[in-house]
Amino acid sequence: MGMLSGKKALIVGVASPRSIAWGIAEAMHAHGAELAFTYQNDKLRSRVEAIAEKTGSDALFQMDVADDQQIDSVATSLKRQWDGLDILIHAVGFAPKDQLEGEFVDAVTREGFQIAHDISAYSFAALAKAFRPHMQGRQAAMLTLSYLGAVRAMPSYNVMGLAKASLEASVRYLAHGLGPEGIRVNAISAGPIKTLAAAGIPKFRAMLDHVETTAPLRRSINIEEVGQTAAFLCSDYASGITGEIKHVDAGYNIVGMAGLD
Ligand code: NAD
Ligand code: 0WE
Repeated sequence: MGMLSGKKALIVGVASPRSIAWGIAEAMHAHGAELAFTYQNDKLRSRVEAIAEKTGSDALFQMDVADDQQIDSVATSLKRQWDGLDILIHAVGFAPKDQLEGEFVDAVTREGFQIAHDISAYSFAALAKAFRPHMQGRQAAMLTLSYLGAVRAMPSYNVMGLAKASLEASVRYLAHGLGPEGIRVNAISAGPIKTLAAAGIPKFRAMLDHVETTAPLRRSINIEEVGQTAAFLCSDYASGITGEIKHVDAGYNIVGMAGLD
C-alpha cells in the first residue's frame, strides 16, 4: 500500500520535465495517487500530456489561473470525472520580466505588483474557493510553493517576494478557514532549482553556487526532494500538520554568518 493509495490529486503548474510540479507528480504517482493535470495554454499542452501519460493519467484540462471562468470550468469537469478531490497542488508563480531586474524600488510598478500578486498569490485562494466543495470532509490537503524571498530581501526577487509573503499568509488564513472541514493547507519553501521560471534570471548560477557553498548540506536541492516532501505533507502521515511553511532548502535558511566558517 502506497502512502497516497486511493488519493486523487490535481496538479497545477507543470511546464516542463524540470518543473517542480513534475517532480511532485512523479513522487505522488510512485506513492499510489491517481493524478489529474492542468496546463496554462496550448503551448504547454504536449509537455503536460507527457507527464500525464507517464503517470497513467487521462485527466487533462486547460486552466489559466488569471481567469475565474477557466477555474470554474475545470472544477465542473473534474466533478464529472471524480467523486471528490484529496490533494490540490499549486505550483504557479509569475511576475512580468521587468519586475525581476535591478532594485525593487526602481523596478516595481502598479501593474507589475498587481500581476505578480494575482497570479502568484490570489490564484491559490481562487483554487481553494473553486475546489472546496470537492475536498470537504475527506481529509484533503492543499499545497503551494514558496521561496525564502517572502521573508528576506533577496537581490532581484523584488515584487515576487511580496507576492510570496502574501501567499504564505494565505496558507495560514486558508488553513484557519478550511481546517474545520478537515482540509489541511501547507507550503514548501524550496531552495533555488533551475526550472523554466529560473531560466534567464541573471546570476542564477551564482545563486546556486552560493547555496552549494553555504547551506549546511553543501549542495542545492532537486525536484525529486520537493516531490517526496510534498507527498508526505499531502499524506495522512502529516494529518496533524496545517498552516505550515516547510523549508526544503538543504538547510540554507537556518545559517547566519554564511561563508565565514
Ligand atoms: P516552472 O516554470 O516550471 O513552473 C511555473 C508554472 O507556473 C508553469 O507551469 C506555468 O505554466 C505556470 N503559470 C504561470 N502563470 C500561469 C497562469 N496565469 N495560469 C496558469 N499557470 C501559470 O517553474 P517552477 O520553478 O517549477 O515554479 C513552480 C513554483 O515553485 C512557483 O510558484 C515558483 O515560484 C516556486 N519556486 C520555485 C523555485 C525555483 O528556484 N525554481 C524555488 C522556490 C519556489
Ligand atoms: O519564484 C521563482 C520564480 C519566479 C518567476 C520567474 C520568472 C521568470 C520569467 C516569476 N516570474 C517570472 N517571469 C518571467 O518572465 N523562483 C523562486 C526562482 C527564482 O526567480 C528569481 C530568483 C529565484 C530563486 C528571480 C530573481 C532572483 C532570484
